[in-house]
Amino acid sequence: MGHPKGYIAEDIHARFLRMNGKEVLYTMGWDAFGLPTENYAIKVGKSPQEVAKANIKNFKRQIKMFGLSYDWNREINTSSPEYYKWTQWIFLQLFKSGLAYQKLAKVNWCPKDQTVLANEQVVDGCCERCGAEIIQKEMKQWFFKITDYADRLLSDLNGLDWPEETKKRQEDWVGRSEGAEVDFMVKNYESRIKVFTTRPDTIFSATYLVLAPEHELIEKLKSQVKNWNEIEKYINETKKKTELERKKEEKEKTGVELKGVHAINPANKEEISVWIADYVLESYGTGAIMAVPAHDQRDFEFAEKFNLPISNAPLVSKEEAVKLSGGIKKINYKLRDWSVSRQRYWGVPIPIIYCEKCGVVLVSENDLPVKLPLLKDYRPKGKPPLAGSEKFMKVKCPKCGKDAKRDPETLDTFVDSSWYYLRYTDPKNKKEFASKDKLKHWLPIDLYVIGAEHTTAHLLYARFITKFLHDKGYLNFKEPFLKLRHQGMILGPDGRRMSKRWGNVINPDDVIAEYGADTARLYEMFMGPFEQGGPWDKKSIVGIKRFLDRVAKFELNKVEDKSAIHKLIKKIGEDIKVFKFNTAIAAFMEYYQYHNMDKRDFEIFLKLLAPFAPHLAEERWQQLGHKKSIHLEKWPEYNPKLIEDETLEFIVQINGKVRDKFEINKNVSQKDVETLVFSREKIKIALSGKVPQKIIFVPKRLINLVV
Ligand code: ANZ
Ligand code: ZN
Repeated sequence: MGHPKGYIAEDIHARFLRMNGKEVLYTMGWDAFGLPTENYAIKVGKSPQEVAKANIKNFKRQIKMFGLSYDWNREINTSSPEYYKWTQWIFLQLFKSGLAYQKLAKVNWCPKDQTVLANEQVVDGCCERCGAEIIQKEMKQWFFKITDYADRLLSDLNGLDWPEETKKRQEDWVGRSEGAEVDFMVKNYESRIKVFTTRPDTIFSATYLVLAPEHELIEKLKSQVKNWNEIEKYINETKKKTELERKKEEKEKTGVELKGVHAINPANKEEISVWIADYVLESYGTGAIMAVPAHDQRDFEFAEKFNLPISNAPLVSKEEAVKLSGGIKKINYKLRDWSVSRQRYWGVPIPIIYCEKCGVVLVSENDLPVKLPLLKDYRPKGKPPLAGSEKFMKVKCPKCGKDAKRDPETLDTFVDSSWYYLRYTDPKNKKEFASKDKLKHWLPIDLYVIGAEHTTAHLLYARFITKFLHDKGYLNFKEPFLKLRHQGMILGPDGRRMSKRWGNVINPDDVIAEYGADTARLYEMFMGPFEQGGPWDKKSIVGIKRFLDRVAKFELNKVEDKSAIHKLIKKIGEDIKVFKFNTAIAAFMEYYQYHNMDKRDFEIFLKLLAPFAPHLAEERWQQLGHKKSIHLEKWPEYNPKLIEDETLEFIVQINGKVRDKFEINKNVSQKDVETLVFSREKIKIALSGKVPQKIIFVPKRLINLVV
């Protein structure tokens, strides 16, 4: 019951927009490649193809039960050759633009899943899929050069209607940092140590240098180092630690001096000591720092521990400091290129051929898709399963025609999902991933609802690929998702994350069998603010069921309050627009409890309810004698004259400063306001016994107490 929450919200929105006369593209597809399916298939001893097919069938059945109004003509499946042909095509375009490349790199290796993972898939040093501890392994890998887009991934966040928290997390992930690179000469040695600093202005207070234990210079300095054994021991200890552990601020600082090695501070020419310590990371900046204990907390802790000098020389403005120490200005990013090779079977084959004579050769676009063959044994064994299939591997070089070999790896599934939304506009197109007209007609996406866990992976990758395709002239927009909302996570009744392990999983089949689909929909939307999560609560689902049961049996009567239904129209429409589904449902219930409805008002009520409870609304609509579906009706309009608010927000000031606010009837007298104000806790505290000398009262707006 966790997944449907976002879907139901989107469905309400889609139905609401359709009733408002909008043309709505609302779709569902299957991101079917990847580890979850493959691991499950291995467990049950079936092929991933079979498993994916059966799961899709089941999900589709459940989705249909919920009454989600998808356009099934546009259904896509990322593991179908018709789809992944275009994933491969995008790979080729990236390659041709120099944005897909191979390099030998330390990669995150999951020893259990026997595959490489992207940084984004490593959570607290562990595999996000299976929880195994990740080790670092050196391998030749395909990368996408997302770092070329770092600046645009930052600046283009500006125009987006996304949760601020999400924008901030992407910003931090890209991690732009302005600073300088400065060289420190090594004494008596033809070498220099390059450091990256964001505070060149503190260089006169730099009292020692620190290298990451993996720094390549260390090995070269071996002959000078007097305590090599100690150094080697420390380097080996560091290898066991994950980057995350090393980055922890509160971590006890450790390190070893490179005895016999000294460097010269280029600003003041002073001789300083050189250390290695694991709080300096190989992968960031230059892998070396100038330590300034007077200004940097980590350096300070380190200096205290090892009795290193702490100097507090005057700051020099930044530009000048860079100049006089012979450095250069430099911008660094935390963002790394996206590693996309996976040594697993269940994914998109990489459209690359290796020829002894011609080297790395692209598969010709006419030969796409490179189809994933059926393999009897597709289990991972440390090398890609496809490498074991001679039939797959053997190919003629497209350039010289000689025998060559295919790339046996597959693409990260995040590549599949980085562009899928484009395909919905034109899912059956055989000539292009989608026609220009259709892309232009439908996109970019106006509303995207997805879990916050996608912030630093899918949401970033999709933005990158969109920008790339835009730059190549395929898209006329640069951002894929204009408005983004996250659904809060539904927890088990025990307050824990739903998981088989805890036996607290709530299954849609059971819920719908017991309460019906409309109750399930309303309940999920009523659980609290949409962005907030919370535990499944059996008691409150019963309350929803009772409400819908009453609507199912409602009998028409006479209306006294002509304006009430207009207020409801306004409230429901406004709440849907801003994702306040819970307050909309509360408004339905309150209205229902306190008001009678004649046929006209009940018809309006049903139209408003239709996006939320589509089945019940339709049934009651037909019972009223209508032949056409309620879902083809127009959204009701309200008469603004009938719903002028009787309440307004009243402001309480003390000496002209706002101290309190409350909702009150707009025709309230000064005396009533005063009585209320003096009884309010906030005001009592603010006055602390003082009696106002003067009271200024502005009707319908504010009261100001002068003390
Ligand atoms: C001297 C200094 C003085 C620094 C000061 C900071 C404050 P961000 O903002 O994250 O870019 N640093 C550089 N490379 C590093 C590495 N590979 N591992 C660990 N720390 C590294 O931080 C840049 C600052 O982090 C750099 O500026 C450097 O310390 C450190 F008062 O240089 B600073
Ligand atoms: Zn060749």
